[in-house]
Amino acid sequence: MDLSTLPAVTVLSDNVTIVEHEDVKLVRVIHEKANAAISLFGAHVVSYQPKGQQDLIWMSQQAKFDGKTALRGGIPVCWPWFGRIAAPAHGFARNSEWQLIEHRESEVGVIVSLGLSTNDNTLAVWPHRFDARLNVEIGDELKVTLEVTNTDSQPWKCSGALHTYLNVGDIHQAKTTGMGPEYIDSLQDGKVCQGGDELVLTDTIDRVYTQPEAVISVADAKLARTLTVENQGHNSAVLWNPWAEGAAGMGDMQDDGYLTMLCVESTLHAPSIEQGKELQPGESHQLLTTIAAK
Ligand code: TA6
Repeated sequence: MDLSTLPAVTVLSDNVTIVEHEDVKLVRVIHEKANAAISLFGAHVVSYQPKGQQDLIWMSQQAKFDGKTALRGGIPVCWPWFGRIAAPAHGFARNSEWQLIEHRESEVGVIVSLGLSTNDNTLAVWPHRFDARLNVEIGDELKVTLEVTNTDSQPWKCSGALHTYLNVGDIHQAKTTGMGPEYIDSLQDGKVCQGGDELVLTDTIDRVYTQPEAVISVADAKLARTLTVENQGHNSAVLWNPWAEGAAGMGDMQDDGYLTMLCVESTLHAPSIEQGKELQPGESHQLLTTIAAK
């Protein structure tokens, strides 16, 4: 996504400005290591482009920047739940307005921190007190950390994901390794299946891999690069592509969008709210993903 031509609404430093795209404000980072953009709506990374590379992150050409609809593409922050186990789907974090807390920069890159905490809107859908922080480290790699803290007097449970849409040259020529031997197939009513090591997609896929390897790789023959994804604080990794029919059915994805994207997600999966990860009052959990091109 090219935001370089948008005028700055606020200049925070030589490297960091706030720009506006339709109804959404974005933190734009232009640094000698990499350019990036993060929407305040959803704390949503929409672009990460190390110097000399095409964007590692896919954004839909039809994403709705109306400040209400979750952005299609980028890295949606799915929290305090993953999937459709409650409404709204994938939790409220990706539909909430986050605050810019701080930005720091050095010769190795820029760190942008955004925050979201309990407010009337969150209490209306989830009756718990929390503090969430998204740290985005932009340099030779992109490291995204979601830290959530229970600020309530009672324990609560959550699940979630950093739902990364990777940008690939041609999905037919993208080979994924490291997803691990077992998956829950969302397209077969949650059936547990055994996986193969190397995946080249030929159809829609929506799987929760329960034992992913430390490094997941997507070898992209068309763009002549390999993307690596390293996750922490997760219990699984989701692989998703809606394929042609799915893309055609989505109002915010161009029909051929599925050809150039692949979601590889750092996931804290739970089949229900009750089966989520429990955090005691004062306790925090970090969910991370680190993405790089080699
Ligand atoms: O992570 C995969 C998934 O849960 C799929 O089931 C698919 O629906 C996708 O996320 C997108 O969800 P969304 O709510 O953004 O349309």
